[in-house]
Amino acid sequence: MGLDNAGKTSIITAITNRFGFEEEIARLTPTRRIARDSFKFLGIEFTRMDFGGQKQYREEYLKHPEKYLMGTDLLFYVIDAQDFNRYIESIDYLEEVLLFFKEEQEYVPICILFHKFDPQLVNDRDINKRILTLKQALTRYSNAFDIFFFETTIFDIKSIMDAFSSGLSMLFEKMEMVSQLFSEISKNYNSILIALFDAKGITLGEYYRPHLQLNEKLKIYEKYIELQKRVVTENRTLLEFSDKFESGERFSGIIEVLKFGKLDFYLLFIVEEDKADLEKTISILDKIEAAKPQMENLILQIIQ
Ligand SMILES: Nc1nc2c(ncn2[C@@H]2O[C@H](COP(=O)(O)OP(=O)(O)OP(=O)(O)O)[C@@H](O)[C@H]2O)c(=O)[nH]1
Ligand SMILES: [Mg+2]
Repeated sequence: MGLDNAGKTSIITAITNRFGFEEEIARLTPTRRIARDSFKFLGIEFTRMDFGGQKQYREEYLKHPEKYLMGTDLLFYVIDAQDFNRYIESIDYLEEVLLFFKEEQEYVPICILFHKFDPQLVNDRDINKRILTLKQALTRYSNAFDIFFFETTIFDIKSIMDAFSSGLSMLFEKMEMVSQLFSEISKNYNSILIALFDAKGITLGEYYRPHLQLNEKLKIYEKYIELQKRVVTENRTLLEFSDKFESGERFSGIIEVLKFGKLDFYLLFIVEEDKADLEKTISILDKIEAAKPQMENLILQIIQ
């Protein structure tokens, strides 16, 4: 949910396509009423509702909230972070939506997306200050809810996938254990990244080397999307690769497919390349195999 023009449909388009979605987004027109679609995550079917945000629709939802909001498991609320003039209007709408959930005593987890936080704004003092103030206000008045904040932009698909994945992880109790396990494993190697994705690119858990820069994260994610396509088209279960960041630093990695019945998961493991000793890098990649049983066990617990 969110005001008209906030970017809701763009976000869904980006999540569904994950690459090459720019043209489709450029063609979007305002959503009329509610656009529904469904997707599967961990074998469970979810219905996703994109609430057109124009005034007449908002009024209708708020007039009969039980008709539209009952049974919600997770709410993504999108705010156009660039549109300062409509912050208040946007908070007011959210407040009314939350009022319904309060009355129903349905404290759904809420992800608030400060969207259109485009790359050139990351270091902009003004917008950062305004977002911070808004976060403080939102935390104060809605403390009965679990609220999580994200900055997103369609120019960084990872930011959108992160927000979506984190939201979904709230619905699966044991999912946080995946990241914990990765963080443990990472201590034994010079890992840059360990991540587990489902076939649609939703993250079940991940570890990133601290202080990894945004452009490095993006580079890795783009690489992953490209390689995952290859794994699928070439029907592989394992793919090794090697590449470098803009800084020149090299990395090596593997993508491995873990199969559970009909569900495929993708394990991505990336380490710093040891220039002097490539053998060493290879042996690290071999060793990650040793951690696989633990990981598979964990996935089984989550999907049960
Ligand atoms: N700069 C920038 N523009 C964006 C971003 N995401 C979406 N937009 C633009 O925002 C406009 C509105 O996007 P929509 O996704 O249609 O907005 P919506 O929230 O679905 O609007 P309604 O359907 O009317 O509720 C479009 O022109 C998009 O191109 C972003 O991350 N950055
Ligand atoms: Mg829309």
